[in-house]
Formats: sequence, C-alpha cells, structure tokens
Amino acid sequence: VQGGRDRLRIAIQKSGRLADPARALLTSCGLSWRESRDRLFCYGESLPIDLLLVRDDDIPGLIRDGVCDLGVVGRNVLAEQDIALRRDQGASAFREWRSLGFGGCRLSIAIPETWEWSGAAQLAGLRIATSYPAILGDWLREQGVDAGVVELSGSVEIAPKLGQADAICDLVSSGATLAANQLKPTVTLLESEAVLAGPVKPFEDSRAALAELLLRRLDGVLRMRH
Ligand code: PRT
Ligand code: ZN
Repeated sequence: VQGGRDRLRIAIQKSGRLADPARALLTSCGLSWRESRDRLFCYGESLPIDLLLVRDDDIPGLIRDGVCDLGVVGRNVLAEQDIALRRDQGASAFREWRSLGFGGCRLSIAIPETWEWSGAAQLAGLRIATSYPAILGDWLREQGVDAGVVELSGSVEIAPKLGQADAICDLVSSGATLAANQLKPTVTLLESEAVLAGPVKPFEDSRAALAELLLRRLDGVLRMRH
C-alpha cells in the first residue's frame, strides 16, 4: 500500500479503547466511509479521506513509512516510539498535531502499597518493569537515578508479585488495577490522551488542502465539545 497523493489516509485503532471514540470524532467532522469486506480499510465517501484499522502500536511506524498520512494514537505510544526513533536515527518522523480530549491516562511509577514513597532516588538499584522503556529510561537519566529497566509487553502490574521487578511504570486511569495488585501510584512521567499524529514535514501535494480542511473541522468539533 502506498500513501495516496490525492486521498488522505488515517490510521486508527481497529479495536480497543481508542477505536470507537476515534471513529466517532472523525464522523463528527463529516467523514463517512464504505467498509471493505475484511473491515481493515474504510473508503472515504463524503471526502477522499480513508481509514486503515490497525494495532495502536503500529500507527507511528505507518506514518513514518508514509503508508498512512495521519493517525489517532495515545501520546504514550507516540512518545515512546519517538524517543526510540530519535535515539536510532537522530530525528523525529512524526509529531503530535492535536490533542483530542479522550483516552486520558497517566504513565506513572507504582510501588508496593506497603512502601513509603520518598522520591525518585528511592528507585536506585531497583528493577522497574514497564512497556515504556524509552520514556522510563529518559526519565531515570533526568533524575540521575540508576535503576534496572525490565521490558515487558503486557501484564506489567503482576511483575512485582512474580518477583520479576520491585516496582512498575505503567498506565493508570482509575487506579483499580494497581490496587488489585497491592500497588500504589507515585510520580507521573507523562500525562497522556489520544492525539492526532502526523508527519513532521507538511504535505506538498493535494493532501495538504485535505489535511487543512480536516483540521479546521476538527478544531471546530473540539471547541464545541469543551
Ligand atoms: O490491540 P492494540 O495493540 O491496538 O491495543 P492495546 O491493548 O495496546 O491498547 P488499549 O486499547 O488497551 O489502549 C489504547 C490506549 O488507550 C493506550 O495506549 C492509552 O493511550 C489509552 N488508555 C487510557 C489506556 C488506559 N486509559 C488504561 N487504563 N491504556 C491502558 N490502560 C490500562 C492500564 O494500564 C491498566 O492496566 O488499563 C488497565 C486498567 O486501568 P485502571 O487504572 O483504570 O485500573
Ligand atoms: Zn497496543
């Protein structure tokens, strides 16, 4: 699949927390689609703006590779992949264009309930489990704290119980999951929500006008929602 020049392609989550609100927001912007039989592609009908339905983790890479023009993704995912990419390539390939006001959560350090929190220095020499090693690594460096980072792709909150780690760095919304695992949140590394992500460089073909139209409508909808 090649990034179209006269159509705009937006990647959104296929299923999960951001899937329905992302689609509802774009519908509020006057977009409508005809779905492909495999339900992975939605062809724009009211405007030449198509959707690709994917895993959220794939969205930054799809923008970087030009497969998609824009994407709706958590700031947490975008920031993690941006740090990793800048470390590898020395430059960003995508950035946040708008914050969208849904999917709110925090990326926080959590420690066992029974511990007293005295600050970042307390983490020195401990093992911290996370799915966000780049964000955590940068933060630990900023704090001047030398701790072990244990990268896990899921079930991070049970790592302390399993003896894989002493503390965790994970997304928190209500805090119920932490409480169920006898953990408590301490410091927040990132306040996250869903964002519209796009390339660092502006479009140079007819996608520019389409993106501008979409942003104008989006800003109107976001203002009304406030
Ligand atoms: O399949 P795919 O890879 O696309 O989906 P996914 O499972 O990776 O993502 P999904 O749908 O779980 O989350 C998508 C995005 O929603 C995240 O990247 C965040 O930007 C945002 N979001 C908002 C959250 C939460 N709130 C949240 N609470 N993502 C995850 N959680 C987790 C949290 O880590 C905890 O384990 O949900 C659990 C419940 O949270 P509590 O604190 O309410 O108990
Ligand atoms: Zn994911």
